[in-house]
Amino acid sequence: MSEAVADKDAGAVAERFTELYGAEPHGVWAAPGRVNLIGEHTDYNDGFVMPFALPHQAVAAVSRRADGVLRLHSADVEGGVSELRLDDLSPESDKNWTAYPAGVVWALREAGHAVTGADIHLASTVPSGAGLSSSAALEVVVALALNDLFSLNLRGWQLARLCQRAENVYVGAPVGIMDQTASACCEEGHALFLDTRDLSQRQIPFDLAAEGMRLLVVDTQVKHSHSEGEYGKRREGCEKGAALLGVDALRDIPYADLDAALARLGDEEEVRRLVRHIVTENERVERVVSLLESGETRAIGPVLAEGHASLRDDFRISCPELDLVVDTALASGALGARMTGGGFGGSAIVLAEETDVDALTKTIQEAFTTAGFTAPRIFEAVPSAGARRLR
Ligand code: GAF
Repeated sequence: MSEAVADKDAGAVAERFTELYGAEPHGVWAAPGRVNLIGEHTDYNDGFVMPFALPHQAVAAVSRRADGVLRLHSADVEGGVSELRLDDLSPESDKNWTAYPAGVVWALREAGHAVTGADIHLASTVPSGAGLSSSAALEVVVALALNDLFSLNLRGWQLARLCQRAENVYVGAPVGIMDQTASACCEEGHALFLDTRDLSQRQIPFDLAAEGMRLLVVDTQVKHSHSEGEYGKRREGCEKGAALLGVDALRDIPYADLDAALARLGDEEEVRRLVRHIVTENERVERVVSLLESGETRAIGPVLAEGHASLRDDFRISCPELDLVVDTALASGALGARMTGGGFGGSAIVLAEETDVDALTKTIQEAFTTAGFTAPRIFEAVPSAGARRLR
């Protein structure tokens, strides 16, 4: 996102804060949504992921309080200011959007950080339920603001861990660590190669425009929710696979040993498919990293398409709308395409030559009309900055 746009967001959000709370905020922060280029459902298996930040972001105007009160307001949800007492915050007690920011405050305090209250106004441009990490953006922007205002001196990856804890325990969604780390740690013009076991990171230059390519996000408008059962079932299946194979996490099965590992799973067909996806997906991430680092960007296209087939056939988390995007794009000259994020709806990504973007966009839109699906929302994704203070 250009500085000019970020400043405009910051100004409008600060003004609304002042209207709501009667004084100017102590600061304004932003945290982006993300697209995952490759490495899906590997994060809760201690594996590799490769997200980049979107220009779409959650912006928070925030002031410190000292009286144990948390006041929350969102420009994106109808309703007034919610007022909560910090001492009353308790896991899974809140089924509303307020659980995300309140969960972060709870996680910080539970970890021993002296957060004594806050007034918060949030506004986000990250589409919700689209597999683009709108929840992580909300969590991370609040965590970063409180980190600054209460001088907690926590690093990006530490904030990400606390945000994941907020989502796992306070909200009750069994997500991995990718989205929060992406929002906290991504850098403009780069994809983040992240080892989710130890959170070691490498920023990989990813400037498609300079090479005459574009990456489109196709939001199918099919909404998904991680707290619903299927995500958790996949996670449990992977954990069962690791237990049957005698490893801490599926990350510990080397690609070269995959066939032997699958043979050892006997008649556990369901688990075998999950294991095959995770082990091959980790290898795909490593392949994409080495292709990008050796300047063979176009060659990542087929790897993305392989990843989609694995998510569709082995992990079984695609849906007709996502498959339609991928099939149509690949049949119409895209370099690669795959679903991105948790699945069961949400978004797909399409890697294309710049010169093919208009035709591909039209063809995908027409395919949706012909299939009788809701029109998708299609936009270009440019690798953007991670969480930061705007003012
Ligand atoms: C969701 C989760 F929040 C992530 O942790 C990750 O598991 C992803 O689905 C799938 O890769 O976004």
